Amino acid sequence: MGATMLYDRATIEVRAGRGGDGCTSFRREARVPRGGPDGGDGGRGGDVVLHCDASLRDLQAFKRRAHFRAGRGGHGSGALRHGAEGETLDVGVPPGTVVSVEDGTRHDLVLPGTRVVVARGGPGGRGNKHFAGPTHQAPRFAERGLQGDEHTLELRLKLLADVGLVGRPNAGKSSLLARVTRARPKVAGYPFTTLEPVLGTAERDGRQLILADIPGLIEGASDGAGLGHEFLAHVERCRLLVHVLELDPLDGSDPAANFETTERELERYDSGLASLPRVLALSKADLVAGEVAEAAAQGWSQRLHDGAGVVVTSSATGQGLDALLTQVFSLAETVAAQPASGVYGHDPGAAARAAVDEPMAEHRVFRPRADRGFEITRADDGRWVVSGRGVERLVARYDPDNEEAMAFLERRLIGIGVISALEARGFRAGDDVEIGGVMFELDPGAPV
Ligand SMILES: Nc1nc2c(ncn2[C@@H]2O[C@H](COP(=O)(O)OP(=O)(O)OP(=O)(O)O)[C@@H](O)[C@H]2O)c(=O)[nH]1
Ligand SMILES: [Mg+2]
Repeated sequence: MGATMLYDRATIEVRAGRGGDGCTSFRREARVPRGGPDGGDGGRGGDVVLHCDASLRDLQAFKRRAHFRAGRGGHGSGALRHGAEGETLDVGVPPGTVVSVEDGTRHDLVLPGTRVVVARGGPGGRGNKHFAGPTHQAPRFAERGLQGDEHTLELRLKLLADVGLVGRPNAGKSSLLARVTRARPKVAGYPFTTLEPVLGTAERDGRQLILADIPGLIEGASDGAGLGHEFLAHVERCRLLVHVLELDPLDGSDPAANFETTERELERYDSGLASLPRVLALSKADLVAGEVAEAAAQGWSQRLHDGAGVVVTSSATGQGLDALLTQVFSLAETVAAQPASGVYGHDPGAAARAAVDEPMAEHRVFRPRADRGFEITRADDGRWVVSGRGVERLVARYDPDNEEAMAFLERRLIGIGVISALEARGFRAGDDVEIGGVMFELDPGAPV
C-alpha cells in the first residue's frame, strides 16, 4: 500500500422513491354494462440503502457524486393490477463509515455486509377498489402515492487501523511509518507536518497490520486544539497504540512532560483510548549517546510497570525498528485473542449490532411523535392553516379536483379531530382552510 490520501468526510443527499398512484378503474364484462371498481394499488417507492463494502477504502467517490435517488413505485392499473415496487438504490460505503442524519440519527457501518435503510420509499396509493362500501359502490377516486423520505447525510470515515501512532508534533511518527511500511507520508522538521491521517501496512510472517499515522497531539487536543482532535476519532478503533516519544526533544522540552501531555489528551478524549495496550517507541536514538538511550529505556520500563513495551528506535539508522514490530505484532495477537468484550473500548461487533438494531428503535422513537398531532394557526387574511406531517401526508393522497375524493378526505379529517379542533378555535362553516398547500372550503354541517 502506498501513501493514502484519505477522503474522510462527505455530504450526500438521498431521496427515496415516490409511491405509485392507485388506479380508478371499473370492471368491464361482456354482459355487465358497468362492473365493480377494480383499480389496483400503486407500488411502494424504493428505499435508499447504504451498505458496508469491504472493497472500498475511502469516501472519494462521493466527491464526484452527491445525489442519490431510488426508483419510484409503479402506478396501479385496472383488473386489480398493482404497480411494481420502486427499485432500491444501494450505495456502498467503506468499512468504518459513520453516517449522521440531520435529525441526529447515527449509523455505524463497521462490518462488511451491514445494511442500513437511510431513506424509506413513499407508500403507494390504494386503488378505488378499497373505497367501495355498501353506500359507495362505485368510488371514482383513488389515492396518490406519497413522496419518499429525503435526507442530507454526513458521512465520516473512521479509519480501521489496527495500530495508531500517537505523540507530539515532530516526535517522528511519520518517519517511523515510512520505515516500517511502504507508505510515504510527508516528513519535515516542523510541527504539524502531517495534516491528514496516513495508513500503511506492516507485514511480518505473512501477517499484516494497518498502522495509522495521525497528526501530532498537543495540549488541549481533546478540546479541539491543533489538529489532533479531529483525528483522535480515527484511532478510536485501533487495537493498540504506539506512543512515539522523542528521547531528547529538539525543541528542548522535557520528555516526561511530553509523555504526560499526550497521555492526558488520550485520556480526556475517551477513556477507552487511554486503556488501549501500547508500546512506547523512544525515537531518534541516533541523536543521543547509546548509554543515555538505554538508561532512558530502563527508566521508562520501570515507570510503566503495567508491562507496556519500551523500545529504543531510530528511523535514521533503523535501530530498534525490528524489535518494535515484533512487540507490536505479538501485542496485536494477544489483543485479538481477547473475547470481543469491549474491555479496550473496542468491539466493532457491538457497533455493527447497534447499527442493525437501530432502524427499528429509531422509528419507534421518531415517527409517532412526528406523525400524530397537528397545529392550527390563523393567517392575516382569516384563512385557517393546519400543519403537521400526518395531516399533510393525508391531504397529499387525494386529488383536490376530485369531488368524491374531497368528500372522503373531509370525513377522514372529521375522524381524526381536525374539524372539531378548528371549531374550538372559532372556525365557521365556509371559512377557508389550508392544509399542505391545498385550500379547502369545509362545510362540516353539510351532509356528506
Ligand atoms: N535524526 C533523526 N531525525 C529524525 C528521526 N525521525 C524523525 N526525524 C526528524 O524529525 C522531524 C520530524 O519527523 P516527522 O516524522 O515528520 O515527525 P511527526 O511526528 O510525523 O511530526 P508531525 O507530523 O508534525 O506530528 C523530521 O525533520 C525528521 O527528519 C530519527 O530517527 N533521527
Ligand atoms: Mg507526521
